[in-house]
Amino acid sequence: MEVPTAKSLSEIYPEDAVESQTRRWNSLISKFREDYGKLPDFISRSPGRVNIIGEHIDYCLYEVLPMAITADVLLAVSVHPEESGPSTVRLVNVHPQKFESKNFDIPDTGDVHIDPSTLEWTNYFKSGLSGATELLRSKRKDFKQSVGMDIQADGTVPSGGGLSSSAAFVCASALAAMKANGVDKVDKKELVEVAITSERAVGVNSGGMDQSASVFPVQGSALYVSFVPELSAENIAFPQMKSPLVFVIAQSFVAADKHVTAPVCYNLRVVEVTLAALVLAKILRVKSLPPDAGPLGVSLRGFHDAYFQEIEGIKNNHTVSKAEFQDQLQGLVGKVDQYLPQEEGYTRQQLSEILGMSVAEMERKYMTKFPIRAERFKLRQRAMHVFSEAIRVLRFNELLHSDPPKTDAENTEFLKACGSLMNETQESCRELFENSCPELDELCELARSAGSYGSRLTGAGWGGCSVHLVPENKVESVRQKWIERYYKQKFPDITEERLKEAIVVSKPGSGSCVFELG
Ligand code: NG1
Ligand code: MG
Repeated sequence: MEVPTAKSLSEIYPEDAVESQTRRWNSLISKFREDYGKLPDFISRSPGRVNIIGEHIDYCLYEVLPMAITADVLLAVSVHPEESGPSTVRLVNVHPQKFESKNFDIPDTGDVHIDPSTLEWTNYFKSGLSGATELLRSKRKDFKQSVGMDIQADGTVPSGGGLSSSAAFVCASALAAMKANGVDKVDKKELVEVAITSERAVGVNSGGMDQSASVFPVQGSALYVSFVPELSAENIAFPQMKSPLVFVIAQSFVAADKHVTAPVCYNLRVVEVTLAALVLAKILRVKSLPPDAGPLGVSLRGFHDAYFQEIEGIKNNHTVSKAEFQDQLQGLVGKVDQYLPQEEGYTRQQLSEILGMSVAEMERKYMTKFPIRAERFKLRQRAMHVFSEAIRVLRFNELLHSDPPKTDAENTEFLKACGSLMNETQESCRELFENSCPELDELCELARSAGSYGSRLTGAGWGGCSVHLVPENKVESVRQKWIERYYKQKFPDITEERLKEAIVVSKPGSGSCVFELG
């Protein structure tokens, strides 16, 4: 499947957004003309996402279920003619106070230098460009160096807000670089794979959910993303029913800066689940844990498949039915309970004894690429979360595939069933994975008390965003409750404009595309 070329904005946005988006796109193009004195050749676009269910399990290689949102990153691009010597990239943002303009050269070697310790917005462009360069080199023997470009960027995905502005930016950048270098048909899967690895170059050991959710979706659908046996995605149309699925997104306005908190939050969780896979494999006598696409080379999913292969002789575990797979996961929850008893977590010394590996080697293999800080590793709680969350994704997926409810009562039942899975996720994130925070918990409580069927954090957590399944006729009361009891309490001077950004009713949007001009 290729990234589509759009010809009109109604192919990209839901009907009610086309008018305001037309104004925004026109203003981007006129700013481009003001800054560069010419028109762009094309615009590359990639959206943010909200994760409906399946949190912190993408890097364990379990399926997840996000959807694209309307908010996105646009890069208007004009391509420089090919010349010898270094080529130059000029980057300007429509919000120049917030995002300072930058130029950089692509040297003759074609390799762009990225310094992940500087929190530069342009790093995300560079990372997409590097990924695209690698991909082009693998395709064209003579390809060395990208052409230069003039770029004007406009992003509406709030940064640090849990809606994956980073992945949207990296995907839009990689796509722009492919297109600028003459690739008219960009393969969606290749683009996602490139974006996943290039985003890791910016310092976070992430999974592949966000990039998938930015590239693959078609409008009106949730996306069921699988990582095993290889990356693939299924668009699942939202069921047509009288009272439809409406997801409301609410910002906590607690900034979750992954680059600062990663050693004690995100990257630490990646290490914990990897250690859980190794320890479970050791204790349950799995002889071979094959290397896989997990960020540290082995994953809980890898352990899972290896266990059922060795113990039960199931060869290709990804081919078993979803029901059987759920039973397996349930069994693994039991194993965690039995074999990982330590509530207080495991010390490095204890882990080294279990794994038969020196502390130094363990640190070198799993704690150096992305440094972390921790005395104890809570393998029990983290693994419990992962296996039970993987079950919830399967159940949610089952609901989306079931016959759409016919009567009002069935409709309510359906929404309640979806919502309660989301509520269970929130509880698991709060208690077991410890990636919630008091503000997110509060937003969820308030929403439920005003009629939300299901409320939870979305994205990495520790701040950022929350998502709520709210019946259409309750959206207003949920909104009012948040405004009075959360936003006005915490931010007494909050403006109407800021409140508009804080609470967004989101329709499932479409993925990346290129728009050709001229
Ligand atoms: P955020 O921080 O919300 O963009 C992160 C990861 C995802 C996934 C979620 C948790 C990146 C780019 N994304 O999302 O891969 O692991 O957390 O489910 O780091
Ligand atoms: Mg991100």
